Amino acid sequence: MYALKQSQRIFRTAVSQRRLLTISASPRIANTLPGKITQFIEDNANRSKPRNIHVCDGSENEFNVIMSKLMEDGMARNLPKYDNCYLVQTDPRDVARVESRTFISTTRKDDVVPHGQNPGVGVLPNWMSLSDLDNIVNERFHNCMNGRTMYVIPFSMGPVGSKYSKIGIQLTDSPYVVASMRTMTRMGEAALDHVDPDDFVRCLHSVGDPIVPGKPVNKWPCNPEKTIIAHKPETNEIISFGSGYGGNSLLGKKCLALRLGSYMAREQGWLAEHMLILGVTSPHSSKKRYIAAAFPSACGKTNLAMLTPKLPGYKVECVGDDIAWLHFDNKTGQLRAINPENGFFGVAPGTNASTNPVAMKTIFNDTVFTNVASTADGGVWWEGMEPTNQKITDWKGQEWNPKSGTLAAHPNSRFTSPATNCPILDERWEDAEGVPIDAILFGGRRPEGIPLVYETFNWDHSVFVGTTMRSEATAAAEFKGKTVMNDPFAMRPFVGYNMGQYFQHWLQFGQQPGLKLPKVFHVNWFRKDAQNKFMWPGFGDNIRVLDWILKRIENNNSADAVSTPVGLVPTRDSFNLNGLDNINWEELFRIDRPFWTEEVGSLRKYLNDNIGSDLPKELTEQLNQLEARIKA
Ligand code: OXD
Ligand code: MN
Repeated sequence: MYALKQSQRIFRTAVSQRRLLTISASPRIANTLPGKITQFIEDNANRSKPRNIHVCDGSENEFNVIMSKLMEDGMARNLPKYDNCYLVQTDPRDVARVESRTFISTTRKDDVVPHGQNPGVGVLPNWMSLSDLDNIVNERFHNCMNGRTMYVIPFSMGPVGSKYSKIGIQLTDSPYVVASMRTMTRMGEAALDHVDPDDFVRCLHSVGDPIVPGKPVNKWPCNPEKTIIAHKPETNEIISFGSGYGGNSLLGKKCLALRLGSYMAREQGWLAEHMLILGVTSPHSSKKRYIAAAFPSACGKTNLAMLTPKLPGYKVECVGDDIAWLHFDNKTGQLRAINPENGFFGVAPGTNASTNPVAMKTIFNDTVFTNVASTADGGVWWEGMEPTNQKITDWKGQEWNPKSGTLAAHPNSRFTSPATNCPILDERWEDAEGVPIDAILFGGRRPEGIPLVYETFNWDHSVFVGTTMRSEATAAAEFKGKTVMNDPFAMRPFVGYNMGQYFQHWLQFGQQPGLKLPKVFHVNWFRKDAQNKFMWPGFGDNIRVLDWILKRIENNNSADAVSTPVGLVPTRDSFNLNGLDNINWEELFRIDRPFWTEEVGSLRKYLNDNIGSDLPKELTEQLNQLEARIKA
């Protein structure tokens, strides 16, 4: 198989009655692969019938072989302008997560679907019975890998060996997935060394596009009509069919770290959240503080996680940009977090030297770009990047110029880069115990009505603010347009069980004695004025908001805040605006009663329609209190 001959050894045969298959793997893997993993491989090989099987060791040599294969097949090309970077172009029908085809499958529907009175489109999770899913899987996976290699990817989410990490074994027929998993997870021999054969997550993925003699071979194989992304949390299984796009196919990320992760977290008393983690050092602060922040997809988590402060003397360091696994230390009660990922799968458009200079120093080596535009000198380009005088080819392979009237890069185009490329990666980013978290931020894109920052009054109110998060729709999923959507805790697409029970799980931490509950804030960088202009500069100036938050944490609420109906907002004196002109402070923090009356009305409707009798009473009480404060 390919050029792996040097390192590979054929160590056993996986048999079906009619066929003989060989499994290739490095000698070390071949000698140690646990029987239950081999069984998992064989069972699926017998059903999907790949041409051959390769167990990945995660080595650089293997990565190079995979990339050569992708280039040979016309799926990737090298970007000579940079070091070890590639460009991949997907089928235009396979560019984002598909929420409508994402399912959680459990014995009881009630464990997944809340008892809303009038559930609407886009309310998740979708449920499917175990038997319906089995039928679909048997039908779709039958012979689906014909002509392709089945890769076996052992991977660890979280630092290898940490007691908080989880190990998965992903089977896939996509070499693009192998290359991406090597960046996004700790993949290969090290993960296998730590696998518990009785406790690993079984991940099965196929692009669903077998190679059949006489049928043209799609450069980006996929099967959009039959795509399904399914999760069986009761048995720790993930099954994904028909899509090669990262959010649907890199099963360690959204599927394991969030959907199965949140289910495990509820059972085991921790939290799996759609949150970045950053460390911030201030000249006024006694020590570095760590903050976790939940924003919906494509709302700037990567930008905040890599922030370059506009205030002198401050430093931000990055632990992670998308997912946090949080637990309260059972001795000290301190909340701690690990980043289960090993890289960044960031949205490219909008990233540039002023919005995210750190990302621009992270992504131009060892990176796979997907669906961005390319330049004649072997580089990449996307909307928001500095103009270039090079000829541009758009993400679909057509010549492009600014007058083309189309987008050069797909709005959900991505870079996949190793975390270790990040020049401000925090020294504790792989700390097996996690970093201590002192504050949690919730936020979203809210052009109207929501102040720049407010602090919650107490834990129940914090959970309410997470529950009632809303944001403009994003290109990361299949939605179009700019409608404001509810996205509780930024977890609407990612929660692995009944959302009402998820709220309850958050609430119960408030009742546990001895826990150091973090302070919680809501932020909104995206408020617009009557001329439709952003009222806050955002990006590096967001350090000013972090600065106020640090003061609120540090000196026992020393930075002054005033109480409003929605939460505690900074006094002007307590907030560093030095060097910033044209900030309309009053407008930025204005609590407009008609707006909030309407907001409460839509929240009540959303929660009744979608969560209904599963809504914890504490949250109804919070909504009533908010309404009363607005009316007062
Ligand atoms: C992501 C997402 O890709 O949230 O991180 O969609
Ligand atoms: Mn995300």
